Amino acid sequence: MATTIRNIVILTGAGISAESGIDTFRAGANGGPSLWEQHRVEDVATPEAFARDPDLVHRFYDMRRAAIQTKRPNPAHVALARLDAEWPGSLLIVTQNVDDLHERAGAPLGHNQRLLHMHGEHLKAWCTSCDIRSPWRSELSSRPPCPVCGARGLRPDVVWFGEMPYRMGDIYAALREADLFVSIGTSGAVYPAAGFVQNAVELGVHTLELNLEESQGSRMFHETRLGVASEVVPTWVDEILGRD
Ligand code: BJW
Repeated sequence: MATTIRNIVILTGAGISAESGIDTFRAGANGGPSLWEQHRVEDVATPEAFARDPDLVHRFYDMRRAAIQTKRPNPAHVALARLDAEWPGSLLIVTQNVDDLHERAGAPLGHNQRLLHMHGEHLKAWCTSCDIRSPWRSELSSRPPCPVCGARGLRPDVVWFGEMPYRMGDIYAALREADLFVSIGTSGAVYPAAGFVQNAVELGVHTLELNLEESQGSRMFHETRLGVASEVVPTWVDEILGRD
C-alpha cells in the first residue's frame, strides 16, 4: 500500500459473530450452518412476509433476540474495539449485523464507539404508529404496547429486503474520505453493502477483505486474507497499530 493510512471504513457481516455462536445467513462453500435453513428468507425478512404472517416473523425475531443475549463477543470484536479506542485517524465501523457484540466488546473500554448498524438492531423495537425506536430485550409476539404512544404497532427494528438501509449518507461520506476499506466476514450477497468495495475502488481507496473463504466480491478487493475472524482480525489490527 503506497499511501499513508489515516481514514478507515470497516464493514462487518455475520462471519465476525460466527465464532460467538450466532449462525450466519447463508451456508458457505464448506456447508456450515445457516440461519435460514429453518426459515426461507422470503418468509421472514421482507415487509410483505411481516404483513402476511406477523406471528411467524415475530417468533423468528423473538428467538434470535433471546439467543444473542446469551452470546459473547469473540477476539475479532475485541480487536476492533481496541482499534477504535487507539486509532488516531478517523474510523467508521459499519456493521450489517443486528447483534450487539461490537458494543459489548467496546463497553469495557468506556469510549463512544464509531459504529453504525446499517441493517438495524435486534435490541430495539420500532413503533409503526409513532415512528419512535425504543430499547427492547423481550418478546414482541404478544403485541406489547409501544412504551411511548401505547399503540400495538411494534416491529423489529431491522432492515428487510426492499427497505432502505440506515445512514447510507454517512456511509458514503466516510467512504469518500477513506484511505482504506476493510470488509470482514460478509458474503457479498446483499446490496448495497456488497457494492461498497466497488464504490471504494472507484474512489481510489485501498481495499482489504478478511473472510473465511472467498466471497462473491473477492475479485474486487486489492487484497484478501482467508481465515477465521478470531485470528485474522486481531492479526490485522496488531499490524495496523504497528505492533506486528
Ligand atoms: C466467516 C466465518 C468466520 C463464516 N470468520 N468469516 C438484484 C441485484 C442487486 C440487488 C438487488 C437485486 N434484487 C434486490 C436487490 C436489493 C436487495 C438485495 O441485495 N438482494 C440480494 C438478495 C440480491 N437489497 C435490499 O433490498 C436492501 N435495500 C435496498 O437495496 O434498498 C434500496 C437502496 C438502493 C440504493 C442505495 C441504498 C438502498 C436491504 C437489504 C436488507 C438485508 N437484511 C438482512 C436481514 C436483516 C435482519 C435480520 O438479521 O434478520 O441483513 S438479509 C441478511 O443478509 C442480513 C445481513 O446483514 C445480510 C448480509 O449477510 P452477511 O452478513 O454477508 O452474512 P452471510 O451469511 O451471507 O455471509 C457470512 C460470511 O461470513 C461468509 O462469507 C462466510 O464465509 C463468512 N464466515 N464464518 C470469518 N469464523
